[in-house]
Amino acid sequence: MSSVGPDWRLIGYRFRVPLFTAVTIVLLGLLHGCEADAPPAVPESENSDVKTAPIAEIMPAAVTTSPQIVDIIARGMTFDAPTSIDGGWVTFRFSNQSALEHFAVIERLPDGITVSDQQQVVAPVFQQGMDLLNAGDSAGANDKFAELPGWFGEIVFMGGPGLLSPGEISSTTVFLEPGQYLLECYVKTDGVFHSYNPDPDSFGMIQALEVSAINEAAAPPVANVHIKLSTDQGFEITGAAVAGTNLVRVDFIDQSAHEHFLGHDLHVAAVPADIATEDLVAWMNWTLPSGLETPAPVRFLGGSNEMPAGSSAYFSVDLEPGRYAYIAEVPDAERKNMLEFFDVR
Ligand SMILES: [Cu+2]
Repeated sequence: MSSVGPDWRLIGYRFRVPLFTAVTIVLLGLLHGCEADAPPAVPESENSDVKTAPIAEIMPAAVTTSPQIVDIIARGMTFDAPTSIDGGWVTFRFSNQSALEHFAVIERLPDGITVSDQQQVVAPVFQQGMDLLNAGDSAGANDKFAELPGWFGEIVFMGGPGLLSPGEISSTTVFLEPGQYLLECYVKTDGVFHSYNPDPDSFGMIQALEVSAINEAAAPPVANVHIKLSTDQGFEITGAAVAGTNLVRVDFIDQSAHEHFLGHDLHVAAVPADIATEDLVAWMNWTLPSGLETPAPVRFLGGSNEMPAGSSAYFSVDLEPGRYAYIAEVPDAERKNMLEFFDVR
């Protein structure tokens, strides 16, 4: 794997520092946005008991309902999903009916920015930067990423269905404030991000999503596995996954920019015994030519994309007996304690 893609030790500090400058801008925007966008605080009692507490015990509201369900279907290299939904707790049911791995990260757009701006301004910068990385030109890639517009740093990642292999279905529930959002998949095939389309008049795997008034009655689901995710501690996992349907709650204790521009998130993969850990870890780094490149070396079953500090996501995952892993889409996930293998019996 390391012989194929650029290695950060080879790319060196020269690339990382300016990139990190851009990342810092991204992060500042992300953190700033998080103050306004963080969902309501979840009662502490739920933090301490996520296994079996009925919703009625943890939600004081007289009447609660399940979150609205919004279907997202991956077909080929497009999302088939509604373009307008209600806000509040929303369950995105993601069905991958294509032949490639995908995810659906939800991004809140800054005021005045549209999905077309993302498609026509941001996506080409990332693709051209990736082309330069693939060619071994890290300095050129650095210059290219510096062309990202200032408003890119104001985009707030708000979770969304994690990596999903062909034929799989997984649901992810998040709290969304009213606003203009988009769905994006930046998995790569033949070195091209799914969100990039060389035809400037056509969209890649990006779709606008307008979120309107909040459904006040909707409550989040109840989890049987609880994972706290932070920069310093990595994954802190409470509760065991079981055979059948699991509901995993992910608390984003903090958020920070890793070496690949982005924050931490969490995905579930079925991991055969013969898969080398370093291959799995390397695949989760999009800056490597082989990173996020289809086909994946493992079978992905869902998860949650990154969210601001203080946010929580809930995702469902159906598991048969076998060997699995929780892993973040960040460089060096194992070293950061963002890789945890587990068995389901
Ligand atoms: Cu995709």
